[in-house]
Amino acid sequence: KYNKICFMTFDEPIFLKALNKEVLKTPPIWYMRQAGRYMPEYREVRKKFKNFLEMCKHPEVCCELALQPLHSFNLDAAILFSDILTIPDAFGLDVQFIENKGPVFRNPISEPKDIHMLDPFDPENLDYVYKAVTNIKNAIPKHVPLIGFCGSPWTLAAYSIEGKSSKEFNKTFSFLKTNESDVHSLLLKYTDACFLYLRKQVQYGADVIQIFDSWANLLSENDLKKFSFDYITSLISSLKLDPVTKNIPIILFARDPNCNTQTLIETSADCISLYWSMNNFDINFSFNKVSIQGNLDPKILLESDEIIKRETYKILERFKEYPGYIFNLGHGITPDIDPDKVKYLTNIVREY
Ligand code: 1CP
Repeated sequence: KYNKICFMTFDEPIFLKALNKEVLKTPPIWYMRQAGRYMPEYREVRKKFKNFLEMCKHPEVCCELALQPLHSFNLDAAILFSDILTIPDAFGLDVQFIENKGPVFRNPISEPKDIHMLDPFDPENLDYVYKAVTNIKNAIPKHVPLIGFCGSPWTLAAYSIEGKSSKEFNKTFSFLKTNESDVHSLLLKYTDACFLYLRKQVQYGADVIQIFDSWANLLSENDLKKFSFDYITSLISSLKLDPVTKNIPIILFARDPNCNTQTLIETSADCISLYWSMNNFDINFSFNKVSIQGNLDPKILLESDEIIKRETYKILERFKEYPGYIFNLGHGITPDIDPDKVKYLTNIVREY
């Protein structure tokens, strides 16, 4: 009896079991962008702030926002409430979030000297993020691990040169064409900053790390390696060598990358988050090498319950014996999604 109680009390959370490549009866569930504008309770809090990054600078507010989806859907992991653009902001690029326009940089990278004149990254400038990590960690149940995150060096560099979001990032590519070695200097600075930033997040309470390469889709296969995955690989290698972070599982999400799963696995990430269109891959190949997370198309959540169930069951069927499977979407929840559909989805995955 005593043993059983101990077992129940100290049993590892299912999210960590899946990251440890265990086959589970029910997969752990969390959603990329699980906190955000699609939730009325988020919008209620958001109203109190003119500026999104200003809101992120209030650790108690970040804590409240990170907890909202856990309360609504009883998820198996929490994610830090913050943004990937905190790093460029800390480098002095002055990031603003404009209503319906997304991020706008007051001091974007316009010429090579802007890269070489950047002050060295001081992780202490992002103190407000680490405070949020600790607040969230202290507020969540023990069986719910906390995911810390950063953007990939390439994704951060693309925003920093473009100065805003874009479909094609034309300004970034013309800058890259004439200033390739300078862009490599920027990628190196961002890689070092990501390492120091994630290390701090772990010191303050993050149990797992996710790297978001949200603009991987802009690069051809060769360039993807050269401008993005080589830096991600180096970031992961530094994290695996550091005593603070060496045992922390790392999840890599790349948006619609022009490569196969093997290339993603070669970064040495512990878990690959599949984009929603990545369905033609050989799961036998990744067997026992990495955990897999994903990959329902978030737009399916705009469909009827029948369609949601059909598409979800296809995915659950494919991964039911996969050692280390985590249910998630193939990209983030968008503001047009009804929270009741997220609830429905979570229930049918648990019932399956
Ligand atoms: O005005 C508002 O309310 C701002 C909306 C918002 C929110 C809720 C932004 C602006 N960021 C966030 C939070 C956020 N961003 C989180 C924590 C919430 C959670 O996941 O539960 C996380 C993990 C991010 C990560 C993030 N920010 C990514 C990577 C994920 C992805 O979707 O690919 C990216 C690309 C960003 C940039 C960003 N921040 C915000 C917006 C509108 C954007 C995207 C701009 C664009 O389309 O380029």
